Amino acid sequence: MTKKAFITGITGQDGSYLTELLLAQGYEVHGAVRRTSTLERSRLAHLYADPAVYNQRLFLHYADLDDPTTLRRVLIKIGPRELYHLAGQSHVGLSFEIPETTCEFTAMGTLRLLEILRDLPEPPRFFHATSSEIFGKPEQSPQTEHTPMAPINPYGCAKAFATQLVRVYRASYGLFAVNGILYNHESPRRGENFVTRKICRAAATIKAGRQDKLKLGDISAQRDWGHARDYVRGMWLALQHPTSDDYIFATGKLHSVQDVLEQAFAAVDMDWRDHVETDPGLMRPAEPLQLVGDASKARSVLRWTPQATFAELIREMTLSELQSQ
Ligand code: G4F
Repeated sequence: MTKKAFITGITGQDGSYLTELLLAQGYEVHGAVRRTSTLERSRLAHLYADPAVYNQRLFLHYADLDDPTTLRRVLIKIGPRELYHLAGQSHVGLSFEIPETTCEFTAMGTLRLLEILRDLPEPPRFFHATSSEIFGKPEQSPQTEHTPMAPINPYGCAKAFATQLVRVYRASYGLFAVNGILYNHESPRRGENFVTRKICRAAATIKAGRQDKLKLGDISAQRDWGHARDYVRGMWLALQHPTSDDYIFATGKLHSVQDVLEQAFAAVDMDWRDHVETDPGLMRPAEPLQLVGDASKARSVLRWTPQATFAELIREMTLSELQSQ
């Protein structure tokens, strides 16, 4: 029988890579889209335009986390075996501007989904894409699945709430529910307001002579950056394991925003120092410290290892931007 998967956030970076992976594995893929989603311009456009795929093996449904009745109806009708919950307001900086929307969508949206699953006669295996931001200012570095949560921004608080509820529903109702604690993961499909894409895009545009300056916030900030394609493979592996658990997905290596600048501008033979300006308006009220993950558990239990290096990732992103100039 064909395996069916359902994805919230299917039009995002991770949703598009996960859809490709699942289709390649022979799944029938269903995704929830908001009525406002512009599919023609989305990261799924190449699949949407393929008559052998769209409405044959890939199906999109109008459903939203703030409309649980519709979501319940769609899930009952499809009966997926796996559910990947990737949707949410994912911009940390923006979560300071719109904390209520962030919590409504990311925290309450996840709770609503768990409540729907709890009532289904045969609930699907559930993957929750949570974030290193739950650790905020962590007590230990690198972090493991046992590091206490200490979020320092509205986004991290919303994710911490949702992460703990996934644990509660797993323990209390026996749901097959996984928290994937994902560290930063990027690709040419990354949203333009995240720092890696912003830098790679600017490097290419400056090279093409159509931009001169790039304004950034804190360039000393450090993150554990990997490739999104590697992380969606981890999501899938986590749902194939016989039991559900929490897993860190990370490279275990810290790099600074300045390292991204160096790699991206080197890829186009330029010096970033000639073009970068600091904008105090882009500084965040609080920055996490030493967010770097220990993915030993995913490595030993799921046989997951990230393939792409930081240098390969930034080069791929910059060259992709050059091509679209
Ligand atoms: O690219 P960022 O916006 O990613 P951030 O805040 O780490 O969040 C991402 O990763 C999390 C962990 O996986 C996810 F949970 C979350 O959903 C999202 O995917 O910023 C990275 C760093 C920050 O320290 C930020 O202050 O870059 C710094 N930065 C410096 N200048 C900037 C800028 N960030 C952005 N977006 N824009 C700037 O101009």
